[in-house]
Amino acid sequence: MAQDGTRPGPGSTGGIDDAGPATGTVLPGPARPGADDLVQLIDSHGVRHPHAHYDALVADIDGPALQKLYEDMVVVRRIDAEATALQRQGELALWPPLLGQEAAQIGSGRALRSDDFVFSSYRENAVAYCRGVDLSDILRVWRGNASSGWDPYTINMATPQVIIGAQTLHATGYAMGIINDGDDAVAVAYFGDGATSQGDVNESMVFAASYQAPVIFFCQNNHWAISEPVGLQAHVPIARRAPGFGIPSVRVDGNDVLACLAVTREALARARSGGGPTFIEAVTYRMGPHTTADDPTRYRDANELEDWAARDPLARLAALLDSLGLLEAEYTDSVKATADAVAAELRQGCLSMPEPAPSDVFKHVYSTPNSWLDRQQDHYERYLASFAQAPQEGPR
Ligand SMILES: Cc1ncc(C[n+]2csc(CCOP(=O)(O)OP(=O)(O)O)c2C)c(N)n1
Ligand SMILES: [Mg+2]
Repeated sequence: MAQDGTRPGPGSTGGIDDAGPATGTVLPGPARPGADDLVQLIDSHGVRHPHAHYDALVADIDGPALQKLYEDMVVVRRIDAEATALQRQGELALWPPLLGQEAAQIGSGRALRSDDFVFSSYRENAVAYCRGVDLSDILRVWRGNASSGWDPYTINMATPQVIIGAQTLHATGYAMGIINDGDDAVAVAYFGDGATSQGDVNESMVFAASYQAPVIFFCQNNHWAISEPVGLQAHVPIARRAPGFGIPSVRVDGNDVLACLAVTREALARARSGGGPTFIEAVTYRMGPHTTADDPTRYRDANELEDWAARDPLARLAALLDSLGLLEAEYTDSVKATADAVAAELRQGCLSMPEPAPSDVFKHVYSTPNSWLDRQQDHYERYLASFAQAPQEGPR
């Protein structure tokens, strides 16, 4: 398989189908080395493989449930395509596509309870979809309409974090709060392969392990941090780092929605029962650009994309459904209709979004009144008002 771009490290983390048997291992802390294998339940051809440990965790996922996961993935891919089109049409300033990462996000997102709390980066729009986000709210920031998209407590998901890795600190702090509350909810931090080089992520893991906080570190290794290949910063699989912090980890095929669901459920159960944090490395691939402002043809080989397209998360689930007789035209037509309706709602929500007032920039900075900010707002409003009062220039 293709290496991680132009500068592969000796321990490339690529390779799903060539990574040996599907026997991914959750490590019980640093005592046992190696978490290299990938948990895989559905291979890239859509063949369902039995798994001695993980089958039990998805025993309830029957045909209709598999169909629902497929529908979710089709819908979020459609949301992604529609948002990309909106950006190209000048309706959004920027968009960070998730193309290729649908299984990692839907598999994990659908494992969560509504009282769990997600702390994500900017690319987890499919997770936001699982949380029930209002579709326009996904676009608000990218349209330059608001400083953040939604009230986090309405869907128990913080607004997307652009400071790479910072949300892992928030998730860990929130999880420590869960312990104080005596609750059994779980905080889930989503971040990328590149983020694992940030101090914040490493500091989070120290605290999470020290406090045995109920937090999941869900790393989507999509092989690229903008133009930097993962092999540059990770000479061993990323999941291997976590046991060094005393955190069990697992590498999962991030293009296998069922496997992602299984490992996330296991991590959630561990956290709820007082077993502390888990690190999940979902090995996937960013098939699109980093954002719509990026041109990946400048730094990555077309063959690599082709290799990963052959592992497409939707195609493999479609193949599995087909083999089970669950991909009849009536079903696929209804999935397409749902995706079309969601895309239409997204577009309508984007185009009808009211323009913000200039002074809205002061909203939501602090949760309580702040005299310093109030003074700035007052100055700014008087400054804006001065334009209305300025004498009109007449004809010369
Ligand atoms: C602290 C910080 N440093 C640098 C950046 C610039 N930056 C934005 S995205 C990105 C790459 C992140 O890659 P990864 O963590 O793999 O996430 P992905 O974009 O692949 O989902 C960088 C370096 C930033 N936003 N924040
Ligand atoms: Mg990445």
